[in-house]
Amino acid sequence: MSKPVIRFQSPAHDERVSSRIGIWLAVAFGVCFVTGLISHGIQHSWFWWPSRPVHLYHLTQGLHVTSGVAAIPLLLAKLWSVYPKLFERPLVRSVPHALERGSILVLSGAVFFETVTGVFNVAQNYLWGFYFPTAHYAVAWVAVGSILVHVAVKLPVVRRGLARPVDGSRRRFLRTTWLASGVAVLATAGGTVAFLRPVSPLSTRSDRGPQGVAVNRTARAAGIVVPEDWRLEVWAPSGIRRFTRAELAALPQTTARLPIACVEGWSATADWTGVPVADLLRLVGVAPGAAVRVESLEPTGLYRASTLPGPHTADPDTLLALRINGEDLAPDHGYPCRIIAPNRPGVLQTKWVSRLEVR
Ligand SMILES: Nc1nc2c(c(=O)[nH]1)N[C@H]1C(S)=C(S)[C@@H](COP(=O)(O)O)O[C@H]1N2
Ligand SMILES: [Mo]
Repeated sequence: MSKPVIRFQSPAHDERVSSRIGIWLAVAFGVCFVTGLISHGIQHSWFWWPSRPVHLYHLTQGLHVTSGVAAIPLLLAKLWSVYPKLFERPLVRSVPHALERGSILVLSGAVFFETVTGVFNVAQNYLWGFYFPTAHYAVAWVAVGSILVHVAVKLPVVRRGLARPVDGSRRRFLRTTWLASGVAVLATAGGTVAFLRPVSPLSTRSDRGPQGVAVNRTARAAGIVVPEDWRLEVWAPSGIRRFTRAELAALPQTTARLPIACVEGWSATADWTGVPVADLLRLVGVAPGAAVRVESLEPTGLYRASTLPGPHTADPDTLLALRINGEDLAPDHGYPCRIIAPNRPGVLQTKWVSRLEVR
């Protein structure tokens, strides 16, 4: 009985093509993994993170989302290039061969999961609640591990593929792939770089919202009720001090131009005005540089509180902000007051603050 012969005719099914795309995929995944680790680490206080440069986190998180999106066309082109291997027979040649095949299965699944959950998170606010960060973080390790195995196994093929030049139709396939990836980058980069916004259809959220700044969680969604007798409480070893909003507004004010850089990739820079946290600490006899727990009026919710580490409480531009772009904060931006600190993930810029506790 004669076996049916499957022919794969595209010149893109070639190690010269797949190894070149593979290099760029490795770069995109590498950037995405490292910047993701940075973001996760800051949110879990794993390491010392400075308050300057002001836009550093804005940049690393922008790179995280942009490199993840850039990988999608590369991934599709890579799959197209190598998929005929799925039809190679025998399915399993040896134990190492079986392990290698298995690692590709794990790799594909993990990378698919990361890109899909990442893109959904950029597009749809908190679709997964707490589950998203945990799962996205855990699967990232699976992806990186299987990529390392894959690269190690394929190194001889990659070297051979790169050593051989690409001709006409293969070069066109590669150029189309780079172009598609470039378009994906442009479509997303406006979330990080404001002047690219007009050509960035995926970054429309950045300036849509009250006072020209996007809102992830509105005051209504967070169930915020500001009591008539609201006071900011500052808890220090010396005791508790309370300030009305008028008293806060009567203290010396600082204005700082700082970004909100959301983990989801959108960002918006504004002029914030308020009282430096360092000044409030001095008023209760605490030296700036102490860690401060920030509590909000939000009754429940994953982002209702945060902790400002030492480098941030010492920074004169870390504000208990009362105003944005010259206006009182809208309820959705955290009225009566919010934290805005340089070089921090947006998720830690706590709104509707009720209490600062010196640790
Ligand atoms: N209390 C509280 N503060 C919060 C949040 C929240 O859900 N509750 N969301 C955070 C997130 S994820 C971001 S990106 C910023 C957004 O601030 P904005 O809505 O003023 O743009 O607020 C942060 N502060
Ligand atoms: Mo956010």
